Amino acid sequence: MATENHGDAVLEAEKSKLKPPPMFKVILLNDDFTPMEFVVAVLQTFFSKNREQATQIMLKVHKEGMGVCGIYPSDVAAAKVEQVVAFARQHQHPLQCVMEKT
Ligand code: TYC
Repeated sequence: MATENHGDAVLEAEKSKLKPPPMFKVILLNDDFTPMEFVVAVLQTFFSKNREQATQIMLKVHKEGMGVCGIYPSDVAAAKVEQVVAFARQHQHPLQCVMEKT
């Protein structure tokens, strides 16, 4: 009959609708010139970290070369990268920020 697969079709449609979006890590890279205090300010301003969390992430980047600031959907991650790079350039710091699919 016409309705025999209706329930499955609805379930299938709901399943695809509910699929979570791909997520992206926003990563800060170390360099030899950007002041530690500036990196802490970036993490507090753009990634909603408190001073302690921001300091921990900054020190991890400083020692290990990179560190994750947060994980976001593609559009949010891309906006954060642009904001951080623009802010760093305004202050003439070479800080680099990139995104990477999880
Ligand atoms: N290495 C920098 C310094 O010694 C500090 C720094 C930390 C720079 C994290 C960038 O993403 C960074 N001043």
